[in-house]
Amino acid sequence: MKKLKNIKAVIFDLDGVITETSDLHTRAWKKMADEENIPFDEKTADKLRGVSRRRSLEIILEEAKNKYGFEKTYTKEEFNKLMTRKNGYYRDSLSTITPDNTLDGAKEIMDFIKSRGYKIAIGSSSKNAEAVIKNLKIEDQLDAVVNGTEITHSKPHPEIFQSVADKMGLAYEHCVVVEDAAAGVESANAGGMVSIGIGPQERFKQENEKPDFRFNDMSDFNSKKEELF
Ligand code: B16
Ligand code: MG
Repeated sequence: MKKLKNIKAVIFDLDGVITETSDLHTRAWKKMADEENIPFDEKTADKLRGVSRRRSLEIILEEAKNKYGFEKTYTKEEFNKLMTRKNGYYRDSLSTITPDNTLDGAKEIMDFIKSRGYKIAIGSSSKNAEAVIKNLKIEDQLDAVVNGTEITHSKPHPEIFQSVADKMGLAYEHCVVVEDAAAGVESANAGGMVSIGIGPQERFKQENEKPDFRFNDMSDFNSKKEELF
């Protein structure tokens, strides 16, 4: 395996990389969708990784229409209310998050990277990222955080990871991004950073979504740390 060269910081995505809030997001969307009789399946849920709340609901409605012929349309106001309702369900579930919800390997690799003198940071599309970070009790370790409330363009736009690098005062090519979402890897690639994809190869299909390195999960990534850093 190639070693990472000239790297000064590792920027982690949050949901699906440090913790599995993806399941909580999916459950909250599913509850709202069931109440509205909007068809919602696992394939659609997988498309919501790393995508903003607004874009997530657009995707849910597009998929429901294309796959299941769901015809109902929502006014702007109704659409916003559906997003708010889902967010309420999601926020209700956040109290269940504790340090034990850190994904296997995530804490170990963060400690290791820090001990080698690299900076570590988080770039999350989630507007609820601060609450999640607080419940995981990892904030003291982080050199910078950018969350969904601080950006105009969501992933796959490079803004989020570039903002994290800017906060640390680092050049983009000196940062490596760890992402579970195709949209997030695309964001890192477009931002001129090294990308590490977490998840199955089939997830990163398009040319611009291909990560420079890929690991099946965080444990797999953690097991290769000595070779990489
Ligand atoms: P919120 P990440 C993303 O977080 C999630 O993966 C995605 O499923 C969610 O829709 C998005 O945050 C927005 O979250 O509704 O809490 O603002 O993967 O970028 O850490
Ligand atoms: Mg993610």
